[in-house]
Amino acid sequence: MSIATAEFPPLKITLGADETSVFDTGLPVIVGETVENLFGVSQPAGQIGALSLFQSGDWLLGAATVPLTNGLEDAAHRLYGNIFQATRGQHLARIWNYVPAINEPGPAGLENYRAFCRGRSLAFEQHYGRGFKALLPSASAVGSKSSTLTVAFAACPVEPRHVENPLQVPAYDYPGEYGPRPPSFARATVVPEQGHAVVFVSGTAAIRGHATVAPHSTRLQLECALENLRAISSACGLGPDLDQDGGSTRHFKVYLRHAADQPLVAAILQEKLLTGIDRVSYVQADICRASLLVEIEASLFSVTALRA
Ligand code: 3EB
Repeated sequence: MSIATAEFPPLKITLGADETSVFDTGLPVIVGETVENLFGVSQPAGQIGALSLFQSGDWLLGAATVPLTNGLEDAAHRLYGNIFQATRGQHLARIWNYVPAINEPGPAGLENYRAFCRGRSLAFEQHYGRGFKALLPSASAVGSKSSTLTVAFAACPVEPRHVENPLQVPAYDYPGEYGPRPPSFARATVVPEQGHAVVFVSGTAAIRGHATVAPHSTRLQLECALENLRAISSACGLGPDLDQDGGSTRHFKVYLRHAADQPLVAAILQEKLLTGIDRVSYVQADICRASLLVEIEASLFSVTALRA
């Protein structure tokens, strides 16, 4: 049985209270909420370049959807420049990237994801200097069927802790075989708040060291991704289970290259990851490496387990 993506509604991100704060990711929602709102009601906080900004409590939020007028690398480079300008004096905690035709070659023959990574990495280095790796926030970057690049971010006034996975080479140190500039993200970011914390776990896939695991098996890739999630959870100080039953509010987003994999993936995740009160959505997306079939991200709010 094949499932046509055309029958699924697109995932929208909302950062504010009205339709000016809704951003189309271009990703079909297979199962789950079609509007993602992680930060509750926020107030408009101006515009920088293409970016619309919002404030929700201490959080500075922003998003933009931009055309690829001078190509993807240039669009990413400019948009990240806007993000750094908007977040001056604050700290980036989480960035979501929705990249058109991520696995297709661009005009120069370079795969779109690699061109995106080059623009993003150069922007980070130009703004933050040579020590930029230590400041890289958690992120995801997945492929959409849209013709525009959509990016959303969350920044905070307190200094966050960026976390790596001991089972994986840091993405910002991936070797040159994956592209001219490595991806710019941390595996997770912990943001301390008064008496609790917010934990963002980056899009997590079947990568061990820097190699892709089980290129053709969704089931085996899922197993590897779940192991990575447990290791990242432990590295955050949450124990291996991402604060399951710890009282936090957990949002999961599962990116699937093939929509038809959803029932299998949901059955395994319900057994190994999810509880009845977790929020989870399954969306169709091309993953940044053509051989990856599944990727999982998590955003945990009101985490008290980390309290010293
Ligand atoms: C990986 O581990 C899988 O380029 O921002 C996951 C999360 C991935 C974020 C990004 C890419 C990104 O390399 C892909």
